Amino acid sequence: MAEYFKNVPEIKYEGPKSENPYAYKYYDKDRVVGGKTMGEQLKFAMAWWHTLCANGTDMFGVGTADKTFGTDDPMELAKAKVYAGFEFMHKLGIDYFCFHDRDIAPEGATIEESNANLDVIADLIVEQQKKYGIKCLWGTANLFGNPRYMHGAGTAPNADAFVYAAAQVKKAMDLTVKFGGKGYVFWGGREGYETLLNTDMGLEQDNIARLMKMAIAYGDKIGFDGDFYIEPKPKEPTKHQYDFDSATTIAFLTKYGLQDRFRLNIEANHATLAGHTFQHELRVARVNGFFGSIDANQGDTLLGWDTDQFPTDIYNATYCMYEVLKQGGFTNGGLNFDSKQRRGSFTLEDTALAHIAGMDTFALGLLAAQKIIDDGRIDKFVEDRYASWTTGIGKSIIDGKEDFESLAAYAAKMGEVTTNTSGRQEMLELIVNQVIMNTLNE
Ligand code: XLS
Ligand code: NI
Ligand code: NI
Repeated sequence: MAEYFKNVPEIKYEGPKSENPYAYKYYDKDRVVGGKTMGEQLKFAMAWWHTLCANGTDMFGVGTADKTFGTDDPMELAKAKVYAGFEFMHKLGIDYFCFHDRDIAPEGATIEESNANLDVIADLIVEQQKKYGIKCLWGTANLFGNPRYMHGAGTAPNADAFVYAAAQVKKAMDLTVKFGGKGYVFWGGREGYETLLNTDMGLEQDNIARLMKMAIAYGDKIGFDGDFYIEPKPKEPTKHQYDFDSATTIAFLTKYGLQDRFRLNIEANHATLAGHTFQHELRVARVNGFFGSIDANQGDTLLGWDTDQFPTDIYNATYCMYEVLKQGGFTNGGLNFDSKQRRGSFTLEDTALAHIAGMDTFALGLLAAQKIIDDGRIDKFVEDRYASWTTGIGKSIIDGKEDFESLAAYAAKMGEVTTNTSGRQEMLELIVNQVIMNTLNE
């Protein structure tokens, strides 16, 4: 069988001193961290669309990378991508993949034709899954690329576009189940608006909730027992997307009674675009019970769009993995590399090196996050900072024993607040630095 990533060897762990670019320095798959292996804690997934399809095309130019895998026939190319993708995941030790329907097979002239194409490729994917023991993390439908969705899909003003979207989601869910996927993602590609002058916001949101309810009902019929996810993003491609950020999305899910089956798929770069830190988005999801899965990438804070860069920022990876560990780890979710190398890094070797860099960054983040937890100083500081809520008047408020009258009387007796203590932000940041440095020097 053809080998596609010819210059990419099987990537092994060689430790922090290795200077071999084709080796992991921190990702030691079987090493136990926080009670699970690194492989189980991190659950890396390859994104079919970036890794196998994206060729570096941008708004100003055609592709720079050759992702034709030796053929220009659409179905042959789709098959070649399956072989190339599994070869790639196997070589890197990546156990999961994520896909859109249109990533894996070309769209036909009719829904039937598109679905028939999908069926052919899906059988091949299942065959390769068995061969390599690779799983599907989540599936989704591309409801944004085709012109029929120019005004949205689940939020389209035109009911026919909604109908087409429903048919696509149905099939994408079938495939997700066929691949054993435990997640189905709704990313609201064009589910937003450009101007309120032509938009019925209330109806649009009611309708996308209807689409999601139908997905839950259909999932129950076909035995989908995983999580549905919404992937918040504030803008791009639409000016204003409805799933702006974690908080907005949680409010939406709660309003429409979708909170039992839906979780969030948090993407680092989308957090940046929303004006939040990655950790903020994860924390909002976690404390509200909506933590689900992660699209692991990073943005560029000097740019206003979704650059989907491979993650190399140790702080962000550390703070992210801190949230994951505090959550007790992933259940159905994982870390999907919704990431692509820069347009100028156009070779297949770059695709591998980019993944290696991302995986090592998150492995280091996991090690550092576990160390922060073991070290205990940060958690202890936070606990102490809120100690006034565990005794006296604070406890009494939490126990529901107080009201405005009793608190006003208490305040009158108490006088001015004299119990504030320093937030010690700089000291805490230094502790994080120290722990990361110790992790690096281990
Ligand atoms: C785009 C999104 C997309 C989703 C899947 O910004 O990140 O790639 O992850 O549709
Ligand atoms: Ni994403
Ligand atoms: Ni994105």
